[in-house]
Amino acid sequence: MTSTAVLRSQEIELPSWAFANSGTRFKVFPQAGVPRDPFEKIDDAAQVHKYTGVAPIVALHIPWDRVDDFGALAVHAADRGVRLGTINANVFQDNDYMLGSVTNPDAGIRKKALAHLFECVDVMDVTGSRDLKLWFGDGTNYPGQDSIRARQDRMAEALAAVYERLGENQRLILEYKLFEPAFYTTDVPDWGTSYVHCVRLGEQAKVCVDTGHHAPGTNIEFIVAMLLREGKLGAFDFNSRFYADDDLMVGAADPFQLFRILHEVRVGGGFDPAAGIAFMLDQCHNIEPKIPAQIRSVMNVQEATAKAMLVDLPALEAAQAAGDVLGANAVLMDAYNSDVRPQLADLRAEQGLDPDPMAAYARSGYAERITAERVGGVQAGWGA
Ligand code: RM4
Ligand code: MN
Repeated sequence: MTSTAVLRSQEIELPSWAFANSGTRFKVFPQAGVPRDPFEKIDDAAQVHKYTGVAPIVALHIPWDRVDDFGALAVHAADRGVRLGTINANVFQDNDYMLGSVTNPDAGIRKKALAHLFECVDVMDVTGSRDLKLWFGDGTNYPGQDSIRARQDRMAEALAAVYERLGENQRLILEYKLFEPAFYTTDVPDWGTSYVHCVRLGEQAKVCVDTGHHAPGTNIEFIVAMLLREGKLGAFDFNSRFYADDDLMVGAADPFQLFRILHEVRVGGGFDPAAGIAFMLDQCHNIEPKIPAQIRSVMNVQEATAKAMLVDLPALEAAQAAGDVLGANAVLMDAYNSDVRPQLADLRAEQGLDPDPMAAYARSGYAERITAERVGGVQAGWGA
């Protein structure tokens, strides 16, 4: 695909929870004007799409986004020019899950967790969502606490039951995370574990790469290349981290890494919409205003995509074939060091958008309006 075709067809999915209050383990700092319900989250997400033109999908988190009528929420999204996307399950916030959800040694608790996952598929049936994203906080804190092998058996059993329940156009996306909240073993800690489960499940099971979920120094683009080769890359959860998982804006910590990842996506055919890769943000904005932070993040992904598309692939392949180490590296760096912002500004102008989304949003008065209007009620946040 040409660069223009990729940039025109790119769709970046926004997480509903990015618009709600969030914080660290120590403190949630509320912000003025934060949505009180999923409908208002959709309104805010639609602003991001309005100014960037490439973020028309909003992912939901159940139960944070539970509503009586998901059909009405889907209609509300359509009215705002966006649509509902991935359904993210949550089996990590209930007292019962202290020792795990689907891998809990207690069969009753496993059943409860599975019932929630089924409920998520029911929601997908109504919203028309393609993907069910599963992230499990399951694991152990102490050696000997539980059987590593038995927990894998329980995981496999639960995943198989959910997979069985999927419609033919639905997918199960299994996310991994090295550690936290479990500190000794995590039941799905890495891409290998996720991959093995997905291979066993079948075609409709794919891996989610959350860029914040690796040990420092991990070569994420290598993982991306491997998963693409095997047709098992289902989704990205984009964010940045400096130390452990901390959901900072994608491209903030290491824009070069983001570029390297997207270069692998390109050469692996991942920008072709038929590859079915969900390019999602999974972020929380604890100290910065949320809507502009999402706009900035979308732009960061777009800029890294444009740079990845600038890599002169024939020149790269020629240098690689000739064993020209420095030449090959220079081809990559030339693309990375290019300023693609004017190109993206032109692309926006062509689509009738303001060339500068950050400034256009700031000028719009939306932030002032929601601050004035959203008074009373309970602000949405973790657990609400
Ligand atoms: C997890 C994981 C999931 C996200 C939750 C809120 O660490 O990244 O994708 O849904 O956090
Ligand atoms: Mn994630």
